Amino acid sequence: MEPASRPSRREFLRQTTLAFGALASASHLTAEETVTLPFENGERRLVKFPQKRPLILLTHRPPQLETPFSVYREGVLTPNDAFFVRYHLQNIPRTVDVKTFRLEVKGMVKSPLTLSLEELKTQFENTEVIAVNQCSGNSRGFFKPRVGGGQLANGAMGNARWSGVRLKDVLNKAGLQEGVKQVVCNGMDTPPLPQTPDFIKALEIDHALDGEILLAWEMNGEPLPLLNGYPLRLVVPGYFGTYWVKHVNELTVVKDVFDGFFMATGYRIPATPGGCIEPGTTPASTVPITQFSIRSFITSHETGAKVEKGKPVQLSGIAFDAGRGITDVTVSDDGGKTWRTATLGKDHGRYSFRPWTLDWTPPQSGEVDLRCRATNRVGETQPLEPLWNPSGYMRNVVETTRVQVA
Ligand SMILES: Nc1nc2c(c(=O)[nH]1)N[C@H]1C(S)=C(S)[C@@H](COP(=O)(O)O)O[C@H]1N2
Ligand SMILES: [Mo]
Repeated sequence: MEPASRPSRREFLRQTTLAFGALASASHLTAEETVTLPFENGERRLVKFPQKRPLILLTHRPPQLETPFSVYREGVLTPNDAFFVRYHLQNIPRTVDVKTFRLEVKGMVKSPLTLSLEELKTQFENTEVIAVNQCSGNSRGFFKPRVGGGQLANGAMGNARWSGVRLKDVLNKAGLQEGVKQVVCNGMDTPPLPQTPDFIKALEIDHALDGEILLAWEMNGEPLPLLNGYPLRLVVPGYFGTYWVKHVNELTVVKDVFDGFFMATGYRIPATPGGCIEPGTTPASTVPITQFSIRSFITSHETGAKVEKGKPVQLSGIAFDAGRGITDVTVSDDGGKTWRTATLGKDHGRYSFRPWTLDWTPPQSGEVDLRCRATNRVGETQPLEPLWNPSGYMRNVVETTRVQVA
């Protein structure tokens, strides 16, 4: 399949700076290595890319890979080799020489900086955070009516321990001029054609200085995988993945609102509470997408799983929000009529997946609808009916897992 993509894949594999081991290519895969996501046209191949286990292929060029949902059962941190991958532009870095890599800090600063990775690591306080990275379009494939864009199931999210330095410290070292408004962030990937917009994102200056955002070089104790932004990326806890610029090498402080395509046109939501509108309609006005809505998932069981009537099992799962803090997860085994409170597991910080468990004995045979619903410290909870917007962003309805009781 896709013979046109082969030369570039081979080039990709020739990557030298990172030592890749033996790599399979899509052409070695057999027909069995496919999955069917639970919506129309959900057939997908599992394909192995460098530093990754076989993941659900959305597109080859650029690589867009979804995490198989069973991975979230492996633990509260998403392994690097299973972490989803999202790119917009075809020219992604195939090799990065960390010796020559530099981060430039420029624009409306008092003293522009050019920093090597070594200088970043040694000149600023090192810190870490466990935080969820989730694509705005995670779960887009479930939207009804359907919307354009990558038809993703629930695997465009991951939780990792990110290590790096605070963006705030780097900006303060450069020194901000009076009246600056945003920090414009660009990475090493480039558009294939001059008329294609570059992937560039802007952070509000107060946000950039709040001490939460990191310039990270490590993920779960290892250098970032190339496809997740090696050697340096932004980590913007509680905010959708679109702000988490990979291979970041240019920070430009500006006095105006940056109006590049991925701020002014892409990644916008209706300017309504919850960013939703009547299904099938067009928003009157839009604003840039910002923070996560609250979500939860059952991870111990997936739709189609078989359990035995009268035999106790443990249900488990995850919940997360934009950082207010999960206070409560409830579970229903009767399609939402009655709810029981689950036990929250270890708190890995307010930006992490929060694990939960609940002992459950399947009461009757046949198909059973299991649901879970999270609430946070400020009382936000998940809607029982899905919200809709034309880009397929921010899905956070109470999800249903249908298990078979025998
Ligand atoms: N340089 C660069 N950074 C990027 C993107 C991109 O296309 N180029 N996509 C963004 C989007 S939309 C998402 S959801 C996250 C995904 O991060 P991941 O690929 O590490 O999972 O990367 C963000 N950072
Ligand atoms: Mo995204």
